[in-house]
Amino acid sequence: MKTHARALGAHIAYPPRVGVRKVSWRVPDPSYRPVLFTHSSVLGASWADKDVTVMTAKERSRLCHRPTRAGRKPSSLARMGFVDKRRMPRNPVGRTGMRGRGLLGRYGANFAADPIVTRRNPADRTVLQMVTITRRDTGELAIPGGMVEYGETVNQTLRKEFYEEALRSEEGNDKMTAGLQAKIDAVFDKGGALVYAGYVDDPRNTDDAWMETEVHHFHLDDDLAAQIPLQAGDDAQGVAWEDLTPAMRLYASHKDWVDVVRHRSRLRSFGK
Ligand code: RP5
Repeated sequence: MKTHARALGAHIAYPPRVGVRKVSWRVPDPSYRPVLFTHSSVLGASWADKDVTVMTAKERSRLCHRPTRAGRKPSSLARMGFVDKRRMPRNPVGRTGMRGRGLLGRYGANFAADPIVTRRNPADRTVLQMVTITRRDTGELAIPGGMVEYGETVNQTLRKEFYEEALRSEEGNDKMTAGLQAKIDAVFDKGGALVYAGYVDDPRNTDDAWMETEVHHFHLDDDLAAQIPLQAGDDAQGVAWEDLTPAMRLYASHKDWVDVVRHRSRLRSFGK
């Protein structure tokens, strides 16, 4: 599985990265001169870290110990090395051709949660479908995930992002009844099956900042799935049920996790 391909590629809001000859930090590359880029929407934003180009030992220590993912240690922090002179966090997978934070607010790991919500295709029950959004920034199909806000649990983010991105708002849309909302909430309250936790091969990643996520799978029974009033939220330009197929193309490394669900569905009979 490729874990570091999109993070070496282009992003519509980014300048070009420098070519990376040696991805692994273990292989020295004295000629490596990554582009420095932090997007203007991040600089000075209240939700983002203060911009620095060199970290003091105190700042580095604070970064290592600050609360993340509702108290859980980020998976890569243990492996997170630091560039000697700058003491900056370092992408755990390797070089990306860019320093700074790009569009990401935090130095080091930026945490997301991704809900894969599935049903059986009503026209062909042998096929599993999932709720996808079309991202407004890149136009790609994606899982309706989002960032874990400070103090939020992963479960809260999974529910919130599904509501905001696939049902229009955190309260749902005008077709949402209280009864239906209670049923959807019960699915999220029960918790999903963990699919993946760790690094995301996101096109926004840099050497200094990268995405990590927890992906959970929720399967809806036919009755509930038929009632879900999908409506795209602000970050999405579309929302739909999509068949899970080997040929699907999705944002970042979302396809890898959807493949896990597709394989599991062959072994277990979700909702059959
Ligand atoms: C991806 O970015 C995660 O897997 C998640 O789907 C998403 C979160 O970022 P935003 O959608 O909030 O931009 O890396």
